[in-house]
Amino acid sequence: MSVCCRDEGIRASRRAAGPRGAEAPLTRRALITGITGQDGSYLAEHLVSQGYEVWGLIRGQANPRVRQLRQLLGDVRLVRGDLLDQGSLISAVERAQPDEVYNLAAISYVPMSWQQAELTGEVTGLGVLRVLEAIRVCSGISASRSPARGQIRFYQASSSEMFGMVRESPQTERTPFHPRSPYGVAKAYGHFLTQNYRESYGMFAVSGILFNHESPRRGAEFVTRKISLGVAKIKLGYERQLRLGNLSARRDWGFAGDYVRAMQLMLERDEPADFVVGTGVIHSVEDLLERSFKAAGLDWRDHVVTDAAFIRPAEVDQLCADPSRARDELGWEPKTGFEELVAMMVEADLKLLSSGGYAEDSFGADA
Ligand code: NAP
Ligand code: G4F
Repeated sequence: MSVCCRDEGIRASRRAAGPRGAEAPLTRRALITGITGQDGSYLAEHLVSQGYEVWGLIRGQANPRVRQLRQLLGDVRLVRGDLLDQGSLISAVERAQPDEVYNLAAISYVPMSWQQAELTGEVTGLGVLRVLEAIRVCSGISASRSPARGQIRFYQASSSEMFGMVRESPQTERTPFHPRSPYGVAKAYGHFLTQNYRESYGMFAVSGILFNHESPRRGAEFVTRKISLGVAKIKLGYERQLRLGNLSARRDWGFAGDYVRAMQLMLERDEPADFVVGTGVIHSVEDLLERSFKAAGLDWRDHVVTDAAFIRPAEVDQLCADPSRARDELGWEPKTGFEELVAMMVEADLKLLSSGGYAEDSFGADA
């Protein structure tokens, strides 16, 4: 393709003076796909606090989350685009002229990936290809033309779901993948493709293999938030029961606000590399229930009902990170422990519901 959307003159001079160059730094510019999601909102806040100019990719003609995003972060610039639409991604990169692209957009809810497997493959898998292609085309990179100094750096949101039926525990950057859902398979595709663009074209393209991370902004469909909302509804007398699936599944749960720091650190490095990001501490859904109900002075055994409707066709029984490489090479460590995270989420949902907020508000009481 001969499209070259980059204004090489402006970019080259901005780059030369950028934070990785020798002269005084100008503002670094980041484009975030998935900015209306949990991680997108925390990453945007973090990058703004680091002095970045942040651009966010927004899909749909009247995305209801945009208003909330604007309330949370007034100075983020928005550009329209969709991971299903190659042309829109090229236009977005051309318009934002980013130094860094964070690809967080995905269909991220695992059960939905069985219901809409093809769409999940398109968005969560092929969407990565389209973002990488937008960067490659806009940068004028080809098999015979390597990236120039100051190239666009790319972060891919890979997932511990790729480990699936784990071959060893804890999981490291070298643990083989055995995904258990169409979502996990799509993420593995995006992960290998990111590696491949690094190896084929010399692009600074990396993946963070992130373990489950949660917050008061977590979607209401995920188990941590479903439980914190359930606790709040029961405590406030709106409901009596909470229906859940597999209570023995175990996860390495951390705080999303901590994990977005690792994303940015990965793009700061001299050499591109992939990193596992997690706490190294594992809890069962039952532990999560115990702790969440206790935070509101309740006993989960009085309220939780197991429901086969929430059992998955194939389960990931346990996930536990070995984050040694992130600690040693990025200097990254989580600051928020499991108990603090659970208390934060229950407290936020009690506040949200008692002040008349909607449970499905994307950014919860945190915003
Ligand atoms: P999330 O809250 O579900 O956010 C997903 C984002 O993707 C939303 O902003 C959504 O935008 C956007 N999106 C969906 N389809 C799109 C499309 N066709 N084009 C453009 N944007 C689209 O997810 P999250 O928890 O923040 O996770 C961020 C990323 O990390 C995801 O890729 C997820 O798979 C991955 N990940 C998450 C975790 C975790 O524990 N949170 C762990 C490992 C990896 P709309 O507002 O338009 O729907
Ligand atoms: O909260 P979950 O839906 O998260 P899951 O499937 O681990 O996926 C999340 O983390 C991944 C990283 O490992 C991300 F890549 C992915 O995008 C997403 O953010 O479920 C956690 C566990 C599962 O074992 C599930 O079977 O909780 C179990 N569970 C039990 N009852 C339930 C329920 N999960 C949900 N969502 N709803 C239930 O009623």
